Amino acid sequence: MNTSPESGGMILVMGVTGAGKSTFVNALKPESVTVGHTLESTQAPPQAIQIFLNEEQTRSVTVVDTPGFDDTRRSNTQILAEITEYLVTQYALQVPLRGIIYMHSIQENRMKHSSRQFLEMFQLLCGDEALRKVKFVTTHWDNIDPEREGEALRREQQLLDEWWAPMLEKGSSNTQFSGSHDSAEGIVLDLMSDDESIVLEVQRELVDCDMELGETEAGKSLRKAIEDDIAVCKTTIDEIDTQMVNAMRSRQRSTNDGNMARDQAEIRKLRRRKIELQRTVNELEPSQRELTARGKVGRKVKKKISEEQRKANADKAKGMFASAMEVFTAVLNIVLVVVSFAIL
Ligand SMILES: Nc1nc2c(ncn2[C@@H]2O[C@H](COP(=O)(O)OP(=O)(O)OP(=O)(O)O)[C@@H](O)[C@H]2O)c(=O)[nH]1
Ligand SMILES: [Mg+2]
Repeated sequence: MNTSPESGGMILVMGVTGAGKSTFVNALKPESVTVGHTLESTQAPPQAIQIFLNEEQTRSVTVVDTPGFDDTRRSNTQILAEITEYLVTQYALQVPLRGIIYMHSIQENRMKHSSRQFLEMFQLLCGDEALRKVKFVTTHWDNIDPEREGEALRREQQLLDEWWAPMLEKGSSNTQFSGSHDSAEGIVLDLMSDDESIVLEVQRELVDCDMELGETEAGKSLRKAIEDDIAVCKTTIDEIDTQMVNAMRSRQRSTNDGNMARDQAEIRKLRRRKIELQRTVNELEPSQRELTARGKVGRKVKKKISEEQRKANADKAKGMFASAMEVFTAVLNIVLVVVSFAIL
C-alpha cells in the first residue's frame, strides 16, 4: 500500500457530541490556512488538519475530528461504525497513529449515560497497550464563571479519580484545553514529543483478524448496552401496565368525582410514559440488528481504499501517487486543511 513520507502521523480527536472536538480542531488553524478541497454541504464537514512541524515541510501530523457519540440524528451503532471506519482507514493506509485526544466537557455536571457508555466503548476500542498515548482533555473551561471554578475543579478531580483512573494508571495523561490556539497546539505537540505510535485493539480485530463489527470487544459491549436498555424499557412497560390496571380498577370503584379525576390523570400520565418507552424500544431494536448487518468493516474499507487510490492515482501525473492523507480524506469524505506554516 502506498504511504508517502509527507503523510507523517495522525492524532484522532474523540468524545461525545458537544464535547468540543470540532472547536479544538478549529483552534489549530491560524488565521490564514489553505484548504485542500471543499465539499458542497450546508453543514460544516468534518476536518483533518495537517500541520507541518518544520519549515522544510518534511515532518507533519494530521489531527482528525471524529463523529461524536449520542448524536440524536444517528444511532449509537451508526456512530460506532463511523468511528471504526476512521480507525480502519488510518490503519489500513499504514499511517502511524501518534495518539488520541479524548475530550470531555467540564460543564457536564454528572457523567451522562451516553458519556459513560462511550468511555466504556472507548476503552474496548483502544485496548490497554494504546492507552499510553491517550490524552484526556477537559474542555469548556472558559465557560466557567470564576465563582464556580471550585466546583469545576472538584468535577475534574472526580473524573480523574472515578472515571479515568484505570486508564491513567496504564499510562494515559490528562490536561485542560483553554480554548486558545496555543493550548490546542501544546496538546498536539505533547503527543508528538516521542516517536511512538499505537495500534488499537479494534484495528487488530477488524483489519488483522477480519472480524465482524459485532464480534469486536467494542461491538459486543454496544450490543450488551442496547440489550440492557431494551430490557429496562420492557420491564418498566410491564410495571406501567400493572399500574394502569390498578388505576383503572380504582377509577371504576371511585364514588366521588375528585378521586375519579385523579385516577384518570394518573392513567393518562402512565399511557404517555408507556408510549415514550415503546418509542425508545422501537429505535433500539433496529440499532441491534444493524450491528450484525455491518459485517466485515475491515474488508469493506480496504475495498473503498483501493477504489479511491485508483481514482486519485489516475488524476496524478505519470509516476506520481496519491498521498495516504489524500486517500484517507477521500475515503471518509472529509476536508483536508493544510496548515503549511511550521508551528515550531
Ligand atoms: N466556550 C467554549 N465553548 C466551547 C468549547 N468547546 C466547545 N464549545 C462550544 O460547544 C458547542 C459544541 O462544540 P463542538 O466543538 O461542535 O462539539 P463536538 O465535540 O465537535 O460535537 P459533535 O460534532 O456533535 O460530535 C459549540 O457551540 C462550541 O462553540 C470550549 O472549550 N469553550
Ligand atoms: Mg464536531
